[in-house]
Amino acid sequence: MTRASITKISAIEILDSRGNPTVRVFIELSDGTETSASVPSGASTGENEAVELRDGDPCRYAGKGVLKAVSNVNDIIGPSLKGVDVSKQAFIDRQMIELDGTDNKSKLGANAILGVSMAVARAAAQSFNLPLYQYLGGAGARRIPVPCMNIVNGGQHADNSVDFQEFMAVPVGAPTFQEGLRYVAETFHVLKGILNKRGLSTGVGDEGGFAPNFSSNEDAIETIVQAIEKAGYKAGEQIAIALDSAATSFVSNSDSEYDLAYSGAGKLNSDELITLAGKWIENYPIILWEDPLAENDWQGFKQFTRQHGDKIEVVGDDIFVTNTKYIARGIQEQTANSALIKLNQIGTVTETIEAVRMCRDSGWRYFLSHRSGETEDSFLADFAVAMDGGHLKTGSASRSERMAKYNRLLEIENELGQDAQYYW
Ligand code: 2PG
Ligand code: MG
Repeated sequence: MTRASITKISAIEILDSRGNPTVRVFIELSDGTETSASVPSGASTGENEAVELRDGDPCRYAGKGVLKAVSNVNDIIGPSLKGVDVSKQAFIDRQMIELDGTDNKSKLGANAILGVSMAVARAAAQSFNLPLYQYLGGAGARRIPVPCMNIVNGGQHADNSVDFQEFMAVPVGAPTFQEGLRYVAETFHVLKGILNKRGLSTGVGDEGGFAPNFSSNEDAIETIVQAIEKAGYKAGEQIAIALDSAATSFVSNSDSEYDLAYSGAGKLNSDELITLAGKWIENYPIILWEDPLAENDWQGFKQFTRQHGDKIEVVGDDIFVTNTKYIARGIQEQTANSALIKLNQIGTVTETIEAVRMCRDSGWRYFLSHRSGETEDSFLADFAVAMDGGHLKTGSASRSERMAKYNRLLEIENELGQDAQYYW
């Protein structure tokens, strides 16, 4: 069988879920295949993430335009990949990395490069007449990830009184993905009723979770537990809780002084924050905690993992930025026991798969993730099934850019029928 080659790659500037510009890449193959892919964008970004190229032109989108990245696709990357066998994902990604020539993709832009990388994967799958999850994950790709649904937003994703960025409901005790999704979507709706009754806002944050002014960070988690139970589920057994502190966003002065300013809880050092977390872990059904410490607080992170890592999954996001260089250090120093995986933190599909492989090889877990700025592209859903990590976070039960991923996972589970697997 002759494999299709790339005949044309082009890009346009589109808008993400926050109304900020991002890149959409179109690809055409020699066998007539045509498809596209769109790039997500973060707000609480790690300092070592691959560079999202923005125009910096104050006359357009307050400097956030991506026309340079678009022209890098149209004029540089596209022409250089013409005629290449579309199934050579690793080769294509390496070509782009070399063409860029920098450590952090700052020349061509990780947004330009990732758009092409995702479009190439999707086009290859389509050309082989395979669903994307199967093309990327093989015949064994049949585990649907447990949806860690971010039902309360705080930190940089909302303008409320909550310091921690994400409070997720995790349907660990559901029999299937479809049921799990129902458990947490119902909890989301019950939570709305509780907030309403208390006269708290039911407006949503960037990832579709509610963003009310709770009286404290504890109030947020206790209200979620209440919602789980009122929805008819057993907290901890059927639905557990996961958190993303995104602690980099409230670290101040030094790398290890934390200011829980939104909630008025005051300043804590790493040890105090770790002790506070210990109380939470004891009192609430928490099974996963992402970025409990800031990206440069490697020592604090390690201490957190030493104290709590036997009870819960400790995930590094800003500290590892889906980069094998930092994940390798984390594995060596036992900084965490899991890494967050975001395609646009590193900038190619191949390197993202490398990061996953490194986690797997060392017995770590890995947690697939969307960005706070998303598009209607559901690539992440297929990618999560392909990577076989067993859990993902892709926002709340509202906002169509979040639902696009959940709905795609429902499709995949339906397609797999009895062969679909679901477990924590
Ligand atoms: C995170 C992400 C996604 P952002 O911190 O994990 O939830 O947020 O995309 O803003 O970095
Ligand atoms: Mg995070």
